[in-house]
Amino acid sequence: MHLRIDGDTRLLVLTGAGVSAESGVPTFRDASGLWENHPVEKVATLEGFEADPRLVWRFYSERRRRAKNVHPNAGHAALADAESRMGDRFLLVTQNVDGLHRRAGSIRLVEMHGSLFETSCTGCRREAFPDDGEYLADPPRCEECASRGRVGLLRPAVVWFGEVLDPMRMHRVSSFIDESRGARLVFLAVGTSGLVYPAAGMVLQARAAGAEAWLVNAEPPENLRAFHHFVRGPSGKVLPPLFEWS
Ligand code: BJW
Repeated sequence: MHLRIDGDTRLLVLTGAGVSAESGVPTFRDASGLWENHPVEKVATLEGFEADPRLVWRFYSERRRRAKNVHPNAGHAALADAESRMGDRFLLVTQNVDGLHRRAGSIRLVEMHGSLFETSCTGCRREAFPDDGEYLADPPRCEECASRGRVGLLRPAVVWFGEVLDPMRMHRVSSFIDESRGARLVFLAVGTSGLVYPAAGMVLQARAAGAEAWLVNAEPPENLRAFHHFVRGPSGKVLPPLFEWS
């Protein structure tokens, strides 16, 4: 099955953990996925972090270490290639925090759940800053807070359950959809279980604007019925020959 792209097509892509699976990054909910050995409420909520920041930093430090040692795969490359052909008619929204899309060359990119390689402060409003440190002993403290005589615990700059997503990032997605009225809009989801909101609802948001909805996934996900076309298989194999350019 081929997804035809012509000069009037606008392509909105949403990726999840499955797109990085062939690079060796574990998914969350598959067998031996991350949530199997790490209770989600302990490592992916603010409450979990406040209860045991050392445990949470160990979890994210280990993921930083692993992510530094993997490489983008053919699926990431196929999406970067599509962007280089389509320019501003293309937007890639990823739930992944591993940085692999950027390393594959994607630029028109929204990292909706943040980045594994950025850190923010729980005590002050400073912007998230680049950080690839691994903190296995004491959780790191904010120097800016310290300079004002306060204690601010640093945290990974990712979006945990119950936290609100950055409105500026989500605005880019809504704007892309709004600007597609009158054109042919295609929504393509890749490697995501369709369980976590608001990402899982994006297909309906795009369809409300008339989008044709495609899905590439190893298994049928929770929100399968929302899609017009389902191509089952590993994204590193399915994506490179998927697009038909006209
Ligand atoms: C392959 C493959 C291969 C394998 N090729 N495919 C509406 C309804 C119900 C609940 C809610 C709602 N709105 C908000 C909520 C609450 C909550 C939520 O969604 N809960 C549900 C679980 C019920 N959402 C939130 O709290 C969000 N915040 C929010 O909405 O704020 C406003 C609000 C707050 C409170 C109440 C109401 C509103 C925030 C969600 C943040 C999610 N954060 C995480 C952690 C990020 C940092 C980190 O990485 O550690 O994001 S959780 C985790 O799940 C991570 C992922 O990005 C996310 C999605 O997972 P993904 O990517 O789908 O991975 P998997 O493992 O689930 O699936 C992989 C898929 O790939 C599988 O299908 C495989 O088959 C496939 N696959 N290999 C292709 N080679």
